[in-house]
Amino acid sequence: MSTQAIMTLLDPAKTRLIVMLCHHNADPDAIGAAYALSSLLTRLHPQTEIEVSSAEGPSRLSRHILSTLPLKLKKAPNIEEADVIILLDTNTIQQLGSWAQNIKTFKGPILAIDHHACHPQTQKLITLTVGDDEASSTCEIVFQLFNELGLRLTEMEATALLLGIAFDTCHFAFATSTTLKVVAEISSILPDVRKVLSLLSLPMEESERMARLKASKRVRLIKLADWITAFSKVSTYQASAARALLSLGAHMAVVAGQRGGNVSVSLRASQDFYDSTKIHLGRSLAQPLGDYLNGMGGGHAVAAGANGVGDADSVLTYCVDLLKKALSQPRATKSRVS
Ligand SMILES: [Mn+2]
Repeated sequence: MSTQAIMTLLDPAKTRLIVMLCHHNADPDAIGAAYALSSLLTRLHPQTEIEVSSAEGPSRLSRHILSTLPLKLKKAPNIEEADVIILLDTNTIQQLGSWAQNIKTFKGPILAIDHHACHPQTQKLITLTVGDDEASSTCEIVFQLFNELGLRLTEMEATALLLGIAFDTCHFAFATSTTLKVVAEISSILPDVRKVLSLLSLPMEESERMARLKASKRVRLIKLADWITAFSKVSTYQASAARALLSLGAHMAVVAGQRGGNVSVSLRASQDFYDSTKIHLGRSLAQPLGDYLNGMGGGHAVAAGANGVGDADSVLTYCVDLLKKALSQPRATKSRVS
């Protein structure tokens, strides 16, 4: 890692203010990395002022974690006044919302620390990239920085880094042996690892529990080829309800909700549904559903959504038709590998 280059860039003689920016809806990896790095820099350069901000605010889970971490996010960072900007867990400036424009016109050096490959357009604006495609998380990269500087983690820094790694690896399900070694080192500093990890489970609100249960009570199951698909309606928490239907056993779930004339639809699929059918929920279903509702639709392969104007029952019927059509395409009928 280019630790020397980072330290030269952040030379306290020339750096009065550092502004650290996390992507919108900042997750525990972004927040954990921001806290640990700001704490590291404060230990080394106590005279440098540091502001940490998350575009459009952090996620609900991150807000929960921030009740434990001694980090205060700044709503309106002084981007123009900064001597150096650090982008954390953010591989394209589009993830910074309205601040993207300020980054484009920023004259000083920009440091990017991330485990995702940087978008080429954003790369042009970056002075120094500290990346590692093999790292599980931005927190793992920040841990390496502590290691190379020979700094022992404080309990709070260890808490922040462990939460970020646990979150980005889905509770270590995607961790490599390198990551697990890092986790073992971090854990050795913490008196109660289980207590720290429990910060990642948010208690579910009663309204969300009810929405999930109502969606499963109203579910309509349709077997299409080898796939069990589930369609349901609930007025709030459609995404959570669709996830719940998957965890109950559906391969693919669509939940629509109506409020007045407005309809929201959430779609979720299991990874094996996508791997076998190659039906991309965002492109093949959510986009046409958005058009059907005179609104917007899109998303990822296994998680997508659409919004617009219409009626929940008719949008579900239309979605069944779209899905049947998509499954009858040649590559979608390929038999499932079990
Ligand atoms: Mn991350």
